[in-house]
Amino acid sequence: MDKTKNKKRLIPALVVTCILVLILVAATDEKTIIVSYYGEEANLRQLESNIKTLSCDDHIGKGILTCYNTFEEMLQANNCKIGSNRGEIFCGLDSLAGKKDTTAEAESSKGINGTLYATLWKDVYYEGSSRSLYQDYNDLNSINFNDETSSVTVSSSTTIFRHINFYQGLPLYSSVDDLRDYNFNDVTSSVARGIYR
Ligand SMILES: [Ca+2]
Repeated sequence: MDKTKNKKRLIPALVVTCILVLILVAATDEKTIIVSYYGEEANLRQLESNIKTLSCDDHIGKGILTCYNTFEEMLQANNCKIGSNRGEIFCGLDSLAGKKDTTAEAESSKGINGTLYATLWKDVYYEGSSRSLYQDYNDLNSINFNDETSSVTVSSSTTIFRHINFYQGLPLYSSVDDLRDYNFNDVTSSVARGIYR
């Protein structure tokens, strides 16, 4: 047997094996995202695979999600109300007994991130898993929602972006029940309150 020939074959085989192992490691190296779920800590990806209507909000802070089994539970916890259809959501002060609190204290508590500005939905017609957002995200991977959005409930004007870091935006002035109409299905990678061009 020619040992040199065997060695020559062994080296490329080792290189290929190494590359395959690296690809496998990269593919499975998904960051664990811990969320609050009925007072317990839970793994977001696990919840998402078990609960089709998992509904999360980030009202505590950027990337800090609180998740519920249904969208209705999320609305209730956030003092939000639904309008005549799932594309209309009213939150915070405006939803309180239909009466707007215009005291100075109430006005000053609004803040720029005081109310929910948009809900991203995994499915069209505001169905499936969702993220109800008070914060901007330059990379939706951080809340496990990259390239997932198929419809958007807009409470105040919002821009969704095809790429991370707010690149190639689609400005939304009102809710969109099917992003396929805008050639924007399952591509949203970042999102911000307000209109950006
Ligand atoms: Ca989708």
